[in-house]
Amino acid sequence: MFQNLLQAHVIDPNNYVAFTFFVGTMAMMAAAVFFFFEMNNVDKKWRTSILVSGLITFIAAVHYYYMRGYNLETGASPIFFRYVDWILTVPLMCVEFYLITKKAGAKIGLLWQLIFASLVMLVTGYIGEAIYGTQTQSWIWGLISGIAYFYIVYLVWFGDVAKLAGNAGPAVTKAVRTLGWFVLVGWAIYPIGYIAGTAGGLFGFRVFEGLSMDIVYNIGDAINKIGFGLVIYALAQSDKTVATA
Ligand SMILES: *C/C=C(C)/C=C/C=C(C)/C=C/C1=C(C)CCCC1(C)C
Repeated sequence: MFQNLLQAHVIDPNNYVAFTFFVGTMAMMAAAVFFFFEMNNVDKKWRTSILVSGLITFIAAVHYYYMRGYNLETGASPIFFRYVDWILTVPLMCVEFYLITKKAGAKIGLLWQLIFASLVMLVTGYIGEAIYGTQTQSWIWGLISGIAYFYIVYLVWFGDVAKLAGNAGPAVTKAVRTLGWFVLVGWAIYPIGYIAGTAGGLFGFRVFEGLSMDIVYNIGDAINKIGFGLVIYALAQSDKTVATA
């Protein structure tokens, strides 16, 4: 019995799911430390944005640590804690868009629109995975989630986020464009995981049969959470007011 308990904590070299949870934990931890320390190396006006990048990766690090253990011990997908993580971190990414565009006059209503759309996207995704994951109907929930997702893409590319960024100077315009690519391409990784992991897949078809949902999500998280933070860090570095000593 104890032998089994011990073995549960050993990552088999062929267990890529557990391995990506392990690497994910480490990467999120390292990124959080980086952002927290670099807060003092940027202009005051960017400090809160860098702090939020640190919080996003820190929250993810804690969840990844837990999900790694959960997956090793049960062999199952940690659906619930995956969504707890997303429900905390995705709205914080919406806060990042708001903080960046606030300098160009963004109103709090824009933040609520982004947060509301992200909650619809995640709650319907959770229902699709946790309740209908083994049934064909999961595509309906994935579709509703996808509509909310495209609304976020719209806001960032053509809506208020894009318009305000255009008024906030070239550095902000460039950063919002790059973050827009993360939302359009980087976030599109997640529906692939959903299609791979639920029986309904893509309108009832399982086009990514055999692909591990958790590996897809873990890759997506590493790109999006760390990459997103680095874009904001680069913006803060490029937008330093020269100190007059
Ligand atoms: C750090 C975590 C992030 C950026 C998570 C983002 C998650 C999504 C963009 C999820 C989207 C989904 C769809 C668009 C349809 C299928 C269900 C979801 C929830 C996987």
